[in-house]
Parts: sequence; structure tokens; C-alpha cells
Amino acid sequence: MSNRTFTMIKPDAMKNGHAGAILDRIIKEGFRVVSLKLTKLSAEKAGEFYAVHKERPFFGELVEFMSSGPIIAAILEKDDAVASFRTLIGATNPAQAAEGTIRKLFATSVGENAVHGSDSDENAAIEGSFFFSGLEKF
Ligand code: 3AN
Repeated sequence: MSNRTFTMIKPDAMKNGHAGAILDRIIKEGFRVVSLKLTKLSAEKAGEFYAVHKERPFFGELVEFMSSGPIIAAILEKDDAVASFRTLIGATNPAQAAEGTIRKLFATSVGENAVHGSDSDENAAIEGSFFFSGLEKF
């Protein structure tokens, strides 16, 4: 069990002014920020990041949305980080997300769902290194 996960605050949450509230919630839940940056994915980079979904019907929409505006990318540290963060963000579809979760509070739809959270320790490491070099991990 690794103690790190990777997250993105997605373009919808950035546009809707929720970035500060989301970061505040994450830190208050006890996650330590290892890496953090404001950036924007090109369509090519978004396609690369979500390559596992390339056969899914929503892939084009996902790439277009994720490259539509700036995001905040971060590596976070806490015991059992991946599972703990997935609990904090709630279900992929905000309509099914538990009360008080980040997606319940801030997401608009299954496609535009405010935040990303890694689904395994292996993916957390891959995704963190997609955005951050060793020098940017503290
Ligand atoms: P999660 O982000 O909860 O791990 P995944 O990995 O199933 O969910 O999906 C990755 C991303 O693809 C989601 N965060 C969401 O933006 C998008 N997505 C998932 N399912 C749909 C869908 N049915 N329609 C549109 N976009 C979707």
C-alpha cells in the first residue's frame, strides 16, 4: 500500500471558481501536498493521459473537455492515499456521489466531474510522473 495519490482539479471546477475550496478541503482532510502546478493539457497530452479509455464512446468528449482550460495537478500524501482520496471525491457520477464528497458538492455531470483521483497505487505513480519531475516532488 503506497501513501501517495495523484489528482487534477478539472477545467469545470477551475472555471466555476471551486479550486480554492477543493484544495482547502483536501488539506483539511489530512493530505500533504507533495507537488502542485497550474497547467493546461493539449488535446494530445489529454489523449495520452486517458489512453486507457481510448475505446470508450466518451473518449473524444473527455479529451476535448480536459484540454478546454487550465487545471491544477497535484501529488498528495496520506496513509492509504488512493482509497482515502477516492472516498473523499465520491462516485464518478456526481448524482451517485455520497453527501459531502467533493464531486457531490462541486461536480456538474459524469463527464465534467470536478476532480480526478488515481484508481491504484501503480497508476498514482505513473500519473504523478506524467506531470512532475523528481525535482518537483517534495
Ligand atoms: P474516475 O474518474 O471516477 O476514475 P473513470 O476512470 O471511469 O472514472 O473515468 C475517467 C473520466 O472519464 C471521468 N472522470 C469522467 O470525466 C469521464 N467519464 C467517465 N464516464 C463517462 C461517461 N459515461 N460519459 C462521459 N464522461 C465519462
